[in-house]
Amino acid sequence: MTVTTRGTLPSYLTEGRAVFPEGFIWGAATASYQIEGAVRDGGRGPSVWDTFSRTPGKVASGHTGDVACDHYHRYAEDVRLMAGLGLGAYRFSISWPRVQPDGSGPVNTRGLDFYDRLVDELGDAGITPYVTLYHWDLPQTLEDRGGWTSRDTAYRLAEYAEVVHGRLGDRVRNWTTLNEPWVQAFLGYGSGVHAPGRTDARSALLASHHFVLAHGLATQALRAAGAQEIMLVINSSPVMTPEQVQDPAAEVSQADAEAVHRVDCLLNRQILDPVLRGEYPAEVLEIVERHAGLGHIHDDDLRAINQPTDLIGVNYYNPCVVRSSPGEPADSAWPGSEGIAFPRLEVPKTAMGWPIVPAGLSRLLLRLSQDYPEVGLMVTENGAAFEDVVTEAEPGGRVHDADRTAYLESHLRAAHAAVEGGADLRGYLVWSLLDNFEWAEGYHRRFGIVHVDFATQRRLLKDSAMWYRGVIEENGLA
Ligand code: GCO
Repeated sequence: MTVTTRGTLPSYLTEGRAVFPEGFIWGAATASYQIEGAVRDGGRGPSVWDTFSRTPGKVASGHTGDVACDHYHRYAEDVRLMAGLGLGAYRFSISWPRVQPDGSGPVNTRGLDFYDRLVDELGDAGITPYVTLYHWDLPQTLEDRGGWTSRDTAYRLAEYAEVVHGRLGDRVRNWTTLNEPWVQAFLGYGSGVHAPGRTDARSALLASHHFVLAHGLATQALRAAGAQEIMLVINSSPVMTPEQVQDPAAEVSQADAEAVHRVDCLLNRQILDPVLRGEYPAEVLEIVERHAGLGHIHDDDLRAINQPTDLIGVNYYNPCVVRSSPGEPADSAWPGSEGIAFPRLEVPKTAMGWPIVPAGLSRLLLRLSQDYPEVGLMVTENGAAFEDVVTEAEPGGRVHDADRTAYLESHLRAAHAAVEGGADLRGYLVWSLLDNFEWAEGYHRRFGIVHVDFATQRRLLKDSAMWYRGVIEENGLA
């Protein structure tokens, strides 16, 4: 079924030229556990996602990443696909348990060999690698020692960063320390929807601090090793009331304004302020102290965390919608959100049930560039799952994913509007290159611009991929 989103959008999100500044980076993103498969090959150790996906009831239909897109064996074919689309950049993540099966100590050179071959293949194709060191697949051994609730894990990430840089640093310029620390901390340790599946507010808050500490320590290690560009990728969303989604200038009651402010502190500033300003908002400290005490925040931590960071990578899918709701208990993913509801919006949604609000991306990029002017921005993920249908009757098969193309087009226009408004946006990476293992949803949700038949591993460009090739050629919507 095609969801028509266009009728509900203002015209600047649906029509007119939107050409980006010269040198704008166009690419696509993936993550190791979601595409590689080969979980027992080449000396790889188990990760928390192997354990979690094997635990009954955690992932839809009991799906696992055991085979996924078999990218570990098919990477050369996948790089050829990227080259065919004209991608200038490819963001992928390194599987920590391939490189250090136990998360520390001995290095598995066969694991590094895989990424070495991938980076060379990209180089030959003229595609710039954007390496994410950590996209959620923590070595299980480290989880057994406390995972991200343990301060030691932050030091282990820095050590691992240095190992990977030692092998790839001659060819890789851009290094992302972490992908979406908020999601890992609060869905992994708070609501338990993601691995390792713990459900405890205190653990989630400890994890959140240890993530930003890990970013700071890994940044120091990477800089010392000569890394040129450091990025932190976050799941940043503008926090808004339902009325503000309809009309950005809508009046907001004092109670709703307080709800917006508190959730913005939890989602965005809990991560960005320590990293970019060297401090936590007072509202965050008050919530942390109430649930976890402050003993885990050591005296010099904020100095260690506040390292020069070149780019913030923004993964944007939808806004975070809140309103004041006296008496509401805190959501398990949001310790400190007592008295706040997260209402569903009456707007078109993707197959994930996520509301489609492209204007939220403009608002977010402009806000980040105003509040944190010293850092460059990159959209490191944006995309949508829809119910794709392969039309085999057409030669070679086709996927007419008009709703995905409409989603991407409206968000590109929103990104362009932010550039026009002064946001320092350097590039845009589609999530995702390939249909893949969508975490707790398994293979039921398809985000790719390339369709993957998981039974045969056939790759098929969807219409959105061909549309994106044209966008890249024109440097936007011409
Ligand atoms: C993310 C994740 C991706 C998801 C995507 C869709 O960073 O949230 O990087 O792995 O697949 O966001 O949920």
